[in-house]
Amino acid sequence: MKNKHVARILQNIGDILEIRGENPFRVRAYRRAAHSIEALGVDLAELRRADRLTDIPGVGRDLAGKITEILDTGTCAYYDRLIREIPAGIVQLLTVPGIGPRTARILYEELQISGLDELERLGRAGRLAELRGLGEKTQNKILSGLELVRRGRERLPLGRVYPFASALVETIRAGGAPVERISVAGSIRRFQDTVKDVDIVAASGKPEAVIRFFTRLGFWTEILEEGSTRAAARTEEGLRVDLRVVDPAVYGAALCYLTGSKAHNIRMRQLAAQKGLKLNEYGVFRDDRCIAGAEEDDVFAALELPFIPPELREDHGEIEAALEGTLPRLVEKKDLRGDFHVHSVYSDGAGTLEDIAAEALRLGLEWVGVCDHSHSLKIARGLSIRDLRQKIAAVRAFNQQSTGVKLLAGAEVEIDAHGRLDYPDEVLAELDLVLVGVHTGFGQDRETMTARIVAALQHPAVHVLAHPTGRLLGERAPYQVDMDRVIAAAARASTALEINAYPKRLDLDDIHARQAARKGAKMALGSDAHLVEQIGFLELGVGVARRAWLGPVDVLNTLGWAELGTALGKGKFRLLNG
Ligand code: DGT
Ligand code: CA
Repeated sequence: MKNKHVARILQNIGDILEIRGENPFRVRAYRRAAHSIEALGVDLAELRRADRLTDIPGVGRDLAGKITEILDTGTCAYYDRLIREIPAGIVQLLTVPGIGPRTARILYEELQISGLDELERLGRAGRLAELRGLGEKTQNKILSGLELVRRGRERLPLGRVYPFASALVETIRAGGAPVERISVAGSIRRFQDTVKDVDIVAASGKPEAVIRFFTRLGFWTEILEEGSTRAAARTEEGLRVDLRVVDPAVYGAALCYLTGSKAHNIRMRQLAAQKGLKLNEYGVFRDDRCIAGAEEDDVFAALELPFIPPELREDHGEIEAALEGTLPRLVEKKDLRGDFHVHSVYSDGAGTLEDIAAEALRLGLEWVGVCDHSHSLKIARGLSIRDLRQKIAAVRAFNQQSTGVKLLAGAEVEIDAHGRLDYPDEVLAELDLVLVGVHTGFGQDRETMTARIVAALQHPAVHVLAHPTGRLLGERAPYQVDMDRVIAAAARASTALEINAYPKRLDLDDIHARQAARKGAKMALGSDAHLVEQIGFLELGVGVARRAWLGPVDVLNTLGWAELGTALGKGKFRLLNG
């Protein structure tokens, strides 16, 4: 996967152009393309072979040429020229949230800082605050930005690792290694939003053969460990993968142990001890005699517990609930009937209405909210009122002739700095589905931001608050906002809160989503797909919902097309059309 490398170079080009004070539209064009490529679910090289690079949002002929050049040579002539003209250290400084081009230039020119370690050392010594035009506030911002960068390096977003881990398990299963059972374990199986590494457990009578198959796979850059029952290797991205091969008789116990979480395991062992049993990665034992181990179900049953879904295994009350018999029926992927948040060719998405409907049908969905950006969001080709009306007409026409998937004429409407919406009320009234979100002015103080968001979600035409905290994993902390107030206001106003399933976002996270459900708010899952293949991101959103203990009634995506209007409507929205 060279995607990351290409994205990084395009991002760097954008940064350098910005430092040089070039046209902001050009700067954004590079960043937008980098962003799309980062989030791409498919291999760039594959798209290129199919001559489909220009399908990527924000990639035109010119950029497609540069991407091809980078895929072939690892770099491109334009980039090489730019980095010759600017000190490389400045570009590295720009990777820190809180450092823009102006600050980067000051840091470089005044202190000749050219690396992140040096930046941190001087920051901690208070030297940055002394610089003209910076001050204490900026220094603190830089230090917390550094923290974010460091954490982002240690942990990757689930969505970047999950497809790889699933494919790897399939490769081992289907590739001729003699495994009887195999599963992803660890934080990935629990659908945690970020993960440190990939844990895989396999059951086999011939562990050496499995290990050999694993370590000979083509894509490792380094084999870290190769024993008779365990191996570890590293990918080009720096991701560590651990494989444990166990006897089929203890597979369930090993899977339980390696799925974790650690806190959950500790509680499980305590519970076993209270019952006079011993639990470890080899099974459940009474007086040194193994009484369960082959299946996870058996391990739980030996402790007189029902099966606890992996997503709940955090010691967040799941063991108590299991003991009381009150574990929730969690929402499942197959319960979903629709996706609330897909971008189309009308703004910065790649799919036509037909493409979107076809992919939705393939995934077994009945409806899709086609939500493009509103006009003030120029970077994302937000729609003017005229274009929006044209799109609404196209959606109506599509639904008239579609016997399968139905579309909602929607918009992801910008919330301005004062909490006002980007389209006038009479235009909002023409839409089937109104999402609102913050995409600018992230730096507002907590009170202002909270009031801004609450005002927007109370607007009578609004159905869903999109990506409520604005975080981007490893890149941007949530904006300052009082989520208690946002959740309470959403519950009161019958405005749903989005669980945005885009890999970098996963926003709401599981903690907030659980809190929201407890307060009576409803959740709307949105893939935020900009390429039709990305509608599949919904699966990550289901993982978050499950971690939040949500059942089908908490998640509006479980409504069929016919039920959707009544449920979201409450008389105040006119949601359905033909
Ligand atoms: P990660 O890798 O940080 O995203 O999160 P996990 O949960 O995958 O953690 P990892 O890879 O260190 O370990 C995988 C599982 O192995 C973990 O979820 C529980 C189990 N485990 C690891 N170390 C311990 C331990 O010291 N005690 C117990 N009870 N379980 C452990
Ligand atoms: Ca792990």
